[in-house]
Amino acid sequence: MNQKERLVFDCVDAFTAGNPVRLVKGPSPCLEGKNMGEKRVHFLKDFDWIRTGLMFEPRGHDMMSGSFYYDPNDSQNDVGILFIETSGCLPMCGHGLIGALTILLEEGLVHPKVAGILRVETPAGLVIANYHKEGTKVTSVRFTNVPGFLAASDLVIECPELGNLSIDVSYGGNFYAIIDIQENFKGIADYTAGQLIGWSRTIRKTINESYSFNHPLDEKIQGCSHVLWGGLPTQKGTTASNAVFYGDKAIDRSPCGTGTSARMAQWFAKGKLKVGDTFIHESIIGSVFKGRVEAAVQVGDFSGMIPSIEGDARIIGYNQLILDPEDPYVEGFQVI
Ligand code: PYC
Repeated sequence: MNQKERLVFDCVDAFTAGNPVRLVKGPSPCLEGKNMGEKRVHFLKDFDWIRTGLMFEPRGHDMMSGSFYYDPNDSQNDVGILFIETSGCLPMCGHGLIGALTILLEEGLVHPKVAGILRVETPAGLVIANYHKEGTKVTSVRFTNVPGFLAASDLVIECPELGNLSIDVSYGGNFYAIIDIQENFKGIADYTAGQLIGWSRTIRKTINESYSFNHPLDEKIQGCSHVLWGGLPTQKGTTASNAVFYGDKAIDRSPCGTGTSARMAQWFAKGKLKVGDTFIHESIIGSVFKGRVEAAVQVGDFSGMIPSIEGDARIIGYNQLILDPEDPYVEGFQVI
């Protein structure tokens, strides 16, 4: 970091379906690039210490997730979002988007060109969000995500304690290793979060060492960053449950927007979902996102689909966070 003076960041804290969202109102680093993908690369090069300072302990925690917002690059759009997470700067984050848009709308920080719709530039591409408002509160946000596709199927990876697992890798804004219920894995209800975290770290490392995952249309998006463990539905009307591992120690408390998109793309590729079908996904704490298959689409050589995801978020606090170069933990830390 080459910062000499202390910075005070004005933040709004919220959660989406249980998972944290911290929107930074400012100061926002000045980023170069003609789209949010290029701005993300610039942020990672010069300003990543801001991400770690605001997301890691002592100001954040293992699950912390947030964003900066920017004027759109294309004046047709409403806003640009840069996701900052314990896991890095994700190309796309579903729970983060629902939370950030809820905050921007409720706090009057963005003024939609068309009421009820926000056109959002993300590092993964353009995402269109439809929202409902009752009085001052945003009651739901449904975003139509970037296209998803099944990148690989039936990869066999050895997992400590469980043995060999058959794993699919699917894209829904990030690449997900998906472990469905199978002989050596009984479903998330049978294991602790700690067990899933430990196994996920090994699986992610092994799968990235053994295979490569590259977005066919964007060379900046590569590598399997997340692990999604499947489970049976536990509530009336839901399709499935899941637990997503991200960063080094986190299990998503929300059903995971990009994870749900990736899982829908996997089911779509296997003929288990078709255009128009819904997919109601439960999280490890029982919160729910409502997914829908909007359209079939080609993504490079992959037959993919366009998912949409609906959820809601709640503001829980206003926060001023200091990053002082004299603070020994200005860049934050993680205990792994
Ligand atoms: O909702 O897309 C998501 C997400 C990614 C990591 C944590 N949540």
